[in-house]
Amino acid sequence: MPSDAKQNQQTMNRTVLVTGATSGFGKAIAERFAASGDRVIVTGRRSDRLEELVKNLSSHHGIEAYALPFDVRDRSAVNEAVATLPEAWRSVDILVNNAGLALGRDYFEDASIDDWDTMLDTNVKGVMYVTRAVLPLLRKPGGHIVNIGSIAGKEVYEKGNGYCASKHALDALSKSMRADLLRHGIRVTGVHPGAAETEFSLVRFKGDASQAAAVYAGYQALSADDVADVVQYCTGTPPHVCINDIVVTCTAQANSFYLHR
Ligand code: NDP
Ligand code: 8X3
Repeated sequence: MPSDAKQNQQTMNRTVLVTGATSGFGKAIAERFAASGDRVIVTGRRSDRLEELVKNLSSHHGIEAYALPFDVRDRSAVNEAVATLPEAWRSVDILVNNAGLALGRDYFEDASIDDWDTMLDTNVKGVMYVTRAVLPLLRKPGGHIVNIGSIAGKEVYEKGNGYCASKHALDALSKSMRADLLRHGIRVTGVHPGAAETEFSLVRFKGDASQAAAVYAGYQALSADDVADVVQYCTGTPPHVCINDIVVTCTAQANSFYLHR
């Protein structure tokens, strides 16, 4: 069988839960799985966007999609939302922990402590809450967890303090999940993108569009589709192969320090 056909056969009819699917990577990842014939559960706080996405995924790709709105920081809301999943959606093949954010870019002494709380609650505890709630539904063996980290979880950069701490913690969590879930045959992959043009910088700079645009000026950043390609590749390998960790940047970026504009 040609390798393309093999890959397609593997990627059909899985059930995938993607957090943070209202925008950016999560939306592109949900679209990519849907295009491969997988069913998707899409989550995020903005339920209007989720409903719209479900409609589009079903009509464009002819797959089933399910909207499950919740705030990943709210442990009860996470558990209650997952508990409401209908029986037909209670077996999950792939969990993509993507929901996350950066807030602010200031020296340590100037950074907002509320922003630190929000980033750690979302990027670290949110992933822990969602994974614990979804774990009973995850196929054993054969389930796969993909955690969207960042190059900020590999190196710290000036004024990155709270965000870098949260993504380093997530990197540790990915390694820890991989060790603890080994006995259940669950694969855990950390995907660590560099600069990518999404709503990320608009959120980070609290709606300041010119500050956000400046982040991506003068070079071709990654797109959400580029990151979706990587996630699709990592989840399409044969079942005995686990890509542990992958760092992906645009060609103009070497790491957090070197960016050629
Ligand atoms: P976007 O801002 O475009 O998307 C972020 C998503 O996260 C949205 O769907 C948002 O949904 C969701 N989200 C944020 N907070 C919460 C919350 N409390 N509860 C539920 N969902 C939440 O950014 P990206 O797509 O770029 O970011 C996705 C992930 O990738 C993040 O973890 C980010 O840290 C990481 N990343 C981004 C990079 C970049 O340069 N863009 C590079 C490396 C990593 P809603 O607001 O509807 O709740
Ligand atoms: C987003 C990439 O470099 O802004 O995680 O931290 S960076």
